[in-house]
Amino acid sequence: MLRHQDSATRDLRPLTGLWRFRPDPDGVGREERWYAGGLAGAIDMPVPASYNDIVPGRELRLHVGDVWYQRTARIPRGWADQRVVLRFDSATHRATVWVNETEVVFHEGGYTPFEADITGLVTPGEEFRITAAVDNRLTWESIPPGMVVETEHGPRQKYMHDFFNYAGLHRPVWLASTPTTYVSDVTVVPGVDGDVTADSVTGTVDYTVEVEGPRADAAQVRVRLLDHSGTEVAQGEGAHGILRIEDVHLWGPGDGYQYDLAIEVVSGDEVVDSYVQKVGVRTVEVRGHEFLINGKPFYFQGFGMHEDHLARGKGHDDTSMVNDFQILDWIGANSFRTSHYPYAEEVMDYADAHGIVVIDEVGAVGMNGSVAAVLGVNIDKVFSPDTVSEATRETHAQAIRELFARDKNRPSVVLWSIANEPESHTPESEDYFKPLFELARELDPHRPIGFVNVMYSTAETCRLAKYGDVIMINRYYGWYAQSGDLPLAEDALRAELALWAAQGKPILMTEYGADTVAGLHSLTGTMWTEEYQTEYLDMHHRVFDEFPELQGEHVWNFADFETSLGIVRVDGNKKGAFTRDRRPKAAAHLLRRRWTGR
Ligand code: GCB
Repeated sequence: MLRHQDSATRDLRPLTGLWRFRPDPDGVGREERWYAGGLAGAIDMPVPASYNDIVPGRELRLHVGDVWYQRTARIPRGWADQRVVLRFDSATHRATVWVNETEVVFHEGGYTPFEADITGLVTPGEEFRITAAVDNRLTWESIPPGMVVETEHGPRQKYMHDFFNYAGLHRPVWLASTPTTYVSDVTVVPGVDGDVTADSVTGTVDYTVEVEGPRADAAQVRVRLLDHSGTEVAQGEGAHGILRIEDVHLWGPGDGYQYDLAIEVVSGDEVVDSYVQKVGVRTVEVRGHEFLINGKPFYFQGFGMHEDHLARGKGHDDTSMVNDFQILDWIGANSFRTSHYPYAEEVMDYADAHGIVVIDEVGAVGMNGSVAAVLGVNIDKVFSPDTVSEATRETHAQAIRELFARDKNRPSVVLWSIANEPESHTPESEDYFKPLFELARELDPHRPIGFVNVMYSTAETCRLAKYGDVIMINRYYGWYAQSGDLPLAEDALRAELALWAAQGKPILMTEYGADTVAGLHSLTGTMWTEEYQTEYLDMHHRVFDEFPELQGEHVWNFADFETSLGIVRVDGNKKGAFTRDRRPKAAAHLLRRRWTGR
C-alpha cells in the first residue's frame, strides 16, 4: 500500500494527539452502536501509544477485547474534487473503523497499515466523526497466535511469545488527499550493470508505477531521478522502465544515500498527480557462506530489538526513535532485526536514510510448544487443526503480503524473516511453512529470505533451514542451556556452530543474551549480574571469531523490555545491553569496544 505524502497534488494531515477512548470489557459496543454518537464515559487517550500502561491499575492493562477510539476531524475546504483517504499505520491486533455511522474498513493484523477511501462520506470544510473499535485478542487464527481463556473472573489472554501484548493505535493515523486519478503503487528494484565493486558503477532502477482512477487509461507516466542536489540523473516515460545512473552513488551500510524518483501522471499538459519515491541503489547477494552488500561481505553487528517504552508501550515516538538510533550509532551497531513484528514506518525511513541494515520480520512468533512451556503456557501440539492451522496460515500469508508490500522499496531491508522460533523439526511444521516460503519467494525474488531457528531444532533435525538463504539461529548456551556454566556452554556452542557451518550458508546469530539486573554485581560469576552478562558475551565472541561462516551477531536485546507476567521474568525481560530507560549496563561498553574498537 502506497504511503501518502504532501506533494504538488496531494495533502497529508496527521490525526495524532488525544482521542476519546472507552474500553468495552463486555463486548457490547458493536451491538449498541457506539460509533453512532459520542463515546459515553470516555477518557483521553494519546495516539500513538499503547493504552495498557496509561491508566494505573490492572483493569486496562490486562483488558481483553475491544477498546474504542474516537475523534472528529475536519476535511480542509480546499479538498473539493479530491479523493480523501483515512489511513491507520497500525491498529493492534485488528480494527473496525466507522466514519460517522458508516463502517469503512476492517483490518486484521497489528503491525501493518490499512486505509479506507472515504471520499463519498465527507464534505470539504465540514467535520466528521471517526470511530475505531480495536481488538487486542490473540487467537489460534491470529498472527501472532494466542488463546483467550474464559474464567469466572472474565477472559484471560494467553500467548506463547515473550513480550507484553501491548495494543491500541501504536502509530499515527492520517487524513490524506489524492487526485481522483492517482499513483496507487510504485515498485522499484535497484541493481547495477557489471561489477558492483568497480570504481565507477552504473546503477539501474527498474520501476513500475500503477495508476488508478477515471483518467488512468488515458494518462501518461513520466519519471525523473534526482540526486541529492536535485540534479536529474535519469528520466523515463511510461509506467514501467529501467533507468540508468552513470557513476551511481550506492546506498550502503553507514551511507544512506537515496535518490528521489519524481513521478508525474500527465494528461496532455496537465500534471494529474505527482509523487516522490525514495530509491537507494544497492545489491544484496548470498554467495556461499558470505552475505554480500554491494559485492562486499557484510558482517551484521547489532541487536534484536523491540518497540517498547515506559508508559506508551509500543507507541511510536520520534524522540525515542532518534535517541535509540543515536545509541546504536554510539555502540557501533550497523544493523538490527525488527524482532518480532514489523516496526513503525518512521523507523524504517530512518534506517533507509542512515544506512542501517535491517532484517525485517513478520509478526509470526510463538509457534513453539517448548518455548511456550518456558514462559508458563502449556500446549500439546502447536500445529494441528485446533491450534496453528491452515486458517492461521492464511493470516500469516496475509501478514507476509502486507509487510512485503509496505517495505518492498526499502534499501535497508536486505533480508526477510518470515517467523521467529517456530517449531521446525516436525513434518507438520514443514507442511505449514513450505507454502509460506514459496509465497515469500514469489513476492520478492530479489532479497534473501529466511526464518529464525530455535535451539530445539538442531542442524540435523531442522526441516526448514533448507528453505532459507541464510541460517538465522537464536542460542542461549550459558543461559537456558548450561545455565551459569560458561565452560560447558562454550563447548556446546562451538559444537553446534560446527554443524551449522557444514551447511554452506551464512550463519547469523540472531539472538544470544543473558538476563541482567542493572546494578547487580558479583565477584563469583553468578547469573543475573553485570559481570555474568559480559563474561557470557565475551565467551560467545571468542567462539564466533573461530567461524568464518558466522556472518553476524545480534545480541538479545538492545534494551530491557516488558513481558507477560510469569515466574521466569522479573519486571520484564532483562537481557538488554541497556535498561528499559536506556542506561548502559557494563555489556554496552563491552559491545562498543568490540564493534568500534573504542
Ligand atoms: C528467544 C525469543 C525472544 C525471547 C528470548 C528470551 O529465543 O526469540 O523473543 O525474549 O528468547 O529472552 O528468552
